[in-house]
Parts: sequence; C-alpha cells; structure tokens
Amino acid sequence: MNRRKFIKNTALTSAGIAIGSSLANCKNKSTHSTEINALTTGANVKSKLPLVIATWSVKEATAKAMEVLDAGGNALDAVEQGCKIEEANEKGQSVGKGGLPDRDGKVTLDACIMDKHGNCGAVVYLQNITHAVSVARKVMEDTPHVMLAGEGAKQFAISKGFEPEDLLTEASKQAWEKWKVEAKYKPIINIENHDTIGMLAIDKNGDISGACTTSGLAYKMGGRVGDSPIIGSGLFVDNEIGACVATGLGEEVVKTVGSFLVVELMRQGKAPQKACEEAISRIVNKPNSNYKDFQVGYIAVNKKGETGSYSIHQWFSMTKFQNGVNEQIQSDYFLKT
Ligand code: SD4
Repeated sequence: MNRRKFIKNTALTSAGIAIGSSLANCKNKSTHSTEINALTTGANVKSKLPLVIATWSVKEATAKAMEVLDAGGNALDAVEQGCKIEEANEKGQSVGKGGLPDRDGKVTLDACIMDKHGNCGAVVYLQNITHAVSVARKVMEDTPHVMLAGEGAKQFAISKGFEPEDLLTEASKQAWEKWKVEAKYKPIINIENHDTIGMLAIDKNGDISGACTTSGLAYKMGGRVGDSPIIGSGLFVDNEIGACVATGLGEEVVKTVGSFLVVELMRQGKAPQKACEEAISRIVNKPNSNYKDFQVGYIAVNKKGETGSYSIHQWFSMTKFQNGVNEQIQSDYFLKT
C-alpha cells in the first residue's frame, strides 16, 4: 500500500504548490462495522452509519476512528483518535512528530477540531507537542477561547499534562539540511511530501464532528500559519448540514474560506461532490489565478452520509470507512489537460 506522496514545485514568493500522489486502491474489510441506520443517498445507494472520511491515504487513521464509532463512541472522539494516529506516525512528514520544519528548522504545528454543537478549538504555531489535535480539543473544552498560538499554546498543553518533546526527527532534519543547501534560503523550487490529515465522522447517532492537523508547508517562513487551524477555512462542521475539510495550499483556502463555503453550498442543496467542485471553481476562476502551480483539495460529507471530494490537480485522494470497507478513493479533479 503506497503512502500518499506528493511533490511540491513552488515559487515560495507566491507560495504555490503542485501536488502529485501515488495512490493504490485497496480494501480493508472491517469485521466490526455495525449497521445502525440505513439511509438513501442522492444516488439511491444504501449507506450506513457510522462513517468516517479523511484526506489522503490514511487507512490506519480511519480504522482507528471507526473502532471508536463502532464501539458506540461519538464522532468527536473518533476524529481526535484518528488524527492522533497520523500525528504519532514519524514517517508522515507533514503531521505531528516528524513533520518537516520551517526554514529555520522548527517544527510548528497547526490543528483544529469542531463538534456537533459548533464548538471549536484550535492551536497555531505549536511547538514540541505531538498531539496538536488533542491540545485543540482542550482549548475547546477547557478554555473560554477558540484559538491559542505559539508559546501560550505550548504552555497550556504542558499545564494539561502533554509532554514536551523534540518533534524534529533525524529524517526530517536531514531533509531540511538538504533543502538548505539547494535552496540557500532563497528557495525557488521545492520538493516535499505533504499530507495534512483532515477527518470528518458521523457517529451512530448521526452527529458530525471534524478535525484537521498539520505541520503546514515545509520550509515555510517562521511564524507562518496555514488554513488547517482556521475554522471555516481548513475545517467547518454544521451538524444540521454537513462538514468539510481542506488540504493543499492553505493561503488559497483561506482566501476563499473554503470549508465554510462548501458547507454553505450544501445548505443550499448541493450534494457534497458538487459543493467541493464549486469551491474549487471559486479558486481557479479567480482573475490571474496561478492554480496550475498549486494544489487544493476538499472532502465533504452531508447529514445523509453522502460524501464528495475534489481537487485542482490529479492524485488527491480520500480515505473512506463505511459499510465495513476502508478504502482509498481517488478524487476527481479540475485540471484534466
Ligand atoms: C497548509 N493546508 O499549511 C496545509 C498544508 C496541507 O497537505 O494541507 N498539506 O497550508
């Protein structure tokens, strides 16, 4: 099973990224999925709850989330537990421990989480704490705030019992050192792996939650924060309607408030697939858009359990666990020629 990979070719002045990915479709039958609620989707396909979807190829993460859901756990616990799998995976170089650092060699994490009530929490520019998604949840549940940044977020995490640790692994350090030699701090072209995890789940009660966690763009400017921890951009959940999460060049997602847009389009009656396509079209149809140089991808789910995914470039994928099948689904995309 190939892990997701994608190549970034970017002029950092415009912060563009182009993403390619090696995908393999494979199915992983769950033995513990329970049929709770049969729903008829727009395509007249019987679907069952619970379900979980996530950006890229993250079958271990969706399996963990489904384990929580199958056991009767709620969607909020499911997305947190699912995201933690990738955060702890040192081989994934764009999430949690082992994430590629900024241009100064610092691993800085962005994450957010949102529940069925519309409560949300986020951390930005968090250092030395692997499970950014769990800190985001603590911000949501244990503070009157939505977002904590940098040192304040770190101190808050430590006060909540999170152990500080060095997140820069040997592999990521070596990659950064290689980048420094080639880029000489004036990077024109970059190559990186990138695979922010965004996850959406519907539990047996039909309630929706979502989470998103990333180390952001590799070799970014110190202090840079992307879309992933920004409620409405990287993630949005409306339990009455559905949810969306984004990946790709965060700057472009923020400029179109992408995830909120997708949910609002679903509110107007669009299926998740059509809503994701419309949100991508808002980016590529901007005057002077240089969309050929960067990737953005959305995944979405509605209250009925219908899902969709769409990206600018080929090779974006979604992992979906539903009806006992944990599968990687290659996304349709805009740039066909
Ligand atoms: C960011 N959206 O920091 C993130 C990057 C990403 O897969 O999604 N990578 O801009």
